[in-house]
Amino acid sequence: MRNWKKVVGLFVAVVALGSVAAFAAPKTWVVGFSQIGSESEWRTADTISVQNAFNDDPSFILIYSDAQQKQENQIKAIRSFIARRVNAILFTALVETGYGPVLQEAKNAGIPVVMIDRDVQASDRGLRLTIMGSDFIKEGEKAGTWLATYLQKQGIDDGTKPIDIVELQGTTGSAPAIDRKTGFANIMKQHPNWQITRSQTGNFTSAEGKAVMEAFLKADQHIQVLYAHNDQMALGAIQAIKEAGLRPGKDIIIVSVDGVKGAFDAMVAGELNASIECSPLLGPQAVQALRDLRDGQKLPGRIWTIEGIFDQTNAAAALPSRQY
Ligand code: GYE
Repeated sequence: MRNWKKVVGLFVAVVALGSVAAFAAPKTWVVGFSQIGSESEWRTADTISVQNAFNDDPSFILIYSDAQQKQENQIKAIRSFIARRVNAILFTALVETGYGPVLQEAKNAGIPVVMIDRDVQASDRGLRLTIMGSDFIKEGEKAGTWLATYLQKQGIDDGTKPIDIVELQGTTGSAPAIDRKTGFANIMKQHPNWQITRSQTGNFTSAEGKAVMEAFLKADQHIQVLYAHNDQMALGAIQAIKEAGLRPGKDIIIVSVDGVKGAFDAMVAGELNASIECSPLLGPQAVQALRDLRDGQKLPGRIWTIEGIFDQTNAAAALPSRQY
């Protein structure tokens, strides 16, 4: 009798331990991440955030692939993730179009695709599970609204005289370049005297931002404002403006997007006027979404990042607490 009780007791203990172990050690997931490259401070911070978040959770194994700004490398990487039968794919799309077939292949293989940062075109969005990141249209609108307030406060814009703006666009066909242009244009509609006199891509890099700004300055004596789709291009353009003997932030008002450290330093130095925040710290959010997915939860179709605006009035105070 006593022996029988011992056996039952042992059995209960083993079952209980087993379920504790099941809670403590979730099934390991292998996740493939197709990143676009390392074109900016923003991108570097984004990659580090994702890698750190995965390192912090040993129940995930991350396979990282850097496409070096080439769409075909991304397509190859996603195909190799499918061949390896990963549990999920994290994906940042270099440009919006051209990924339909490979996303269909992932879907056919039953592998969920979670987008981070840059989305694909609307007609392909049914092929991926969700997207987390920033509202790039809103960022463009915030840049336009900040500019309107600033020009008015400085007494530069009376609503009648033309305001000449040059634009440095991001990578052609990418979601942030398309949407930041659209957002800014939405605000321009309320200011019929604003005009974009020149607009060209600087590919989100400092070197190209500088080269394009040099060409703008050579061709044009009357540039009042620069709107750059990211800080990196604005920082390159600041060099070009200085080399042309002008004062960035004074002779040419500059507003850009991201809020990276380099932009804060430039604002504190009075050379950049404003930067609209776009957070690259997406890693923890991405890992949490994958945990939820593994636990069988349904993910929301869109996970937004919350962001602010910085200019020369608040940049110095915020600088010490910036994480990227
Ligand atoms: O603004 C830029 C980067 O996709 C939001 O890409 C991102 C953009 C970011 O290179 O700096």
